[in-house]
Amino acid sequence: MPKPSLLEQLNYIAKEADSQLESAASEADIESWRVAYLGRQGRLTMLLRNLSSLPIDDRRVVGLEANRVKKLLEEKLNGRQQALKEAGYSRSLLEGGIDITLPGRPMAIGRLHPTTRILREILEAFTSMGFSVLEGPEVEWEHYNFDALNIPSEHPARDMWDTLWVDWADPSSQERNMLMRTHTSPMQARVMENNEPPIRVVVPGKCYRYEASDATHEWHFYQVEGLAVDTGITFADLKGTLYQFAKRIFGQDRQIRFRCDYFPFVEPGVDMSIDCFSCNGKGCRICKESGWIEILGAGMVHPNVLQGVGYDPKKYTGFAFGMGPERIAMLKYGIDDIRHFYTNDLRFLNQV
Ligand code: FA5
Repeated sequence: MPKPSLLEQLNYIAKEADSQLESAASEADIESWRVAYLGRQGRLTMLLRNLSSLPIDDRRVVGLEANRVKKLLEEKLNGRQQALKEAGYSRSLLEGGIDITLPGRPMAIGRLHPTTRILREILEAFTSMGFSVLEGPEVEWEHYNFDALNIPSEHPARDMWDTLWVDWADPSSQERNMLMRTHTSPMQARVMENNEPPIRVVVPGKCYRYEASDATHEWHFYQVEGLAVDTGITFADLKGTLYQFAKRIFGQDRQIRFRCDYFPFVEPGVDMSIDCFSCNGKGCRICKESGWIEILGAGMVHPNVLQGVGYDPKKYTGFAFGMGPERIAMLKYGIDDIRHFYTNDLRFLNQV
């Protein structure tokens, strides 16, 4: 039989340690408790050290019991540490502290608007061919939007651009009308007035028209204008430039087609179509079974426009073009309604 005093001592230590641990109220208390019972000089450790002085049979029985008590105390120590930690979190939460156990909030990552994306693609296509990018005013003088573009008042072509006029009083009482630009073409005259050829610019910007919106028309939308003026520029330059552009945006195999169109500020005026990138010209829903998709208006800068900005039309020639980036994005990404662009529906915008 083991000496009762040793086993009794063990039991006594276990009970005492238990109650002391219950009353430990801080991490420091817990640490002193650990040192007092389980540390190298701790009571339980010292007791275990005395085991070797016992007869072999007693040693086994007391040894087993001592290890059981040690394990139990270690478990209680862990439990108490955890409980104290949790109480600390709750307290700091109640006091308005930060709950560092909560998972982090995911950051909402912004995306580029579909218009911004297609604008960047379009502009890159032209800057890679040596064009510079320029911007101009959205609120414009009637002069630049119409007169400087060979569209005097009463010209029937003004009906092509339903205009939002701006009410304002001219302090100099000269009659000058202001409007929301209906296209980016006014920048043609502004650029030429302030620069000498050679000119090669693209102008992205917002335009406004007084018209009802439908699946392919908005009352405000973007355009990208292009203008190149120099000596010896021909229609072949226009074709080559726009061909490169179409291949870059819609694929290397694209074919282009020009047909006569009328814009008072170009002569000849054309519209440009590409063969349908979806059906390769065979005819499908996207190209309305025609095999061709119209993407922009263009032409050789009209001599009257050149003359209006003080250029000699016998010396200089140029080409200009204008396109709608939303319509290009609709074709490229299969978007069926232009109104999706500016109604801010995140289900649409998040797809980009
Ligand atoms: C013009 O605005 C001319 N300034 C283009 C031009 C420039 C011709 C230089 C020749 C030389 P048009 O009205 O067709 O042309 O508009 C050009 C493009 O703008 C259209 O092909 C279309 O893509 C886009 N666009 C026109 N109206 C709208 C609208 N209401 N909503 C969305 N896009 C439009």
